[in-house]
Amino acid sequence: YQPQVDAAGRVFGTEALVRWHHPGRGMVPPAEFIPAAEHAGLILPLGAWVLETACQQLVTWSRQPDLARLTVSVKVSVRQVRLPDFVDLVLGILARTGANPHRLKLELTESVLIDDVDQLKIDQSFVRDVLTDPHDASIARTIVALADAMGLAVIAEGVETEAQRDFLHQHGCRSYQGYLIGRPMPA
Ligand code: G
Ligand code: MN
Repeated sequence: YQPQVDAAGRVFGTEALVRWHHPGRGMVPPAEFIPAAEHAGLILPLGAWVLETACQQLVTWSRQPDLARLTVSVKVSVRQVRLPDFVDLVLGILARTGANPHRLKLELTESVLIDDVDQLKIDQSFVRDVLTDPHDASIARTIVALADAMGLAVIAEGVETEAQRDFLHQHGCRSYQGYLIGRPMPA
């Protein structure tokens, strides 16, 4: 779980980031095993497991006063969200775990849908060079403007330096996630 903070540095939420602890190969990063899982037809059960595990974690946090309001954000694959029973899957997991749906965020790529989304996220591929690549800076500013225009919240991920955070802050983004704030870590 990687912490997400507001402009004052207070942690308000997390993104669930999955790791595969392989007995022989050690820690396998998602960039390797997600494509493999997609290839092997395992992305749907894997996605359901990640969602359920994150919801269980929400319930665990909800019992600790200091952590009860934490949110968890889960990336959902295009394949998953296109399932005819995707809504039933999510509702079933919420019912089984008893997680508070207000604390759960589903991350979808912009290709899936732009309606009915509460928060836009600036992908780390744009944040990485936001200070040196004028195109990436324009994209980041445009996402903030889009969020403003649509009445949506906005968060940047992949924030690694104070300078990146300051730039984002200056352009109206007030929520951040990235190595500057914290690495993914056990719950
Ligand atoms: O883009 P996506 O959210 O799918 O990428 C997730 C991966 O990015 C995770 O494996 C996580 O460890 C990594 N990550 C999280 N924060 C940062 C960061 O600030 N910098 C870099 N380079 N990678 C990050
Ligand atoms: Mn992410």
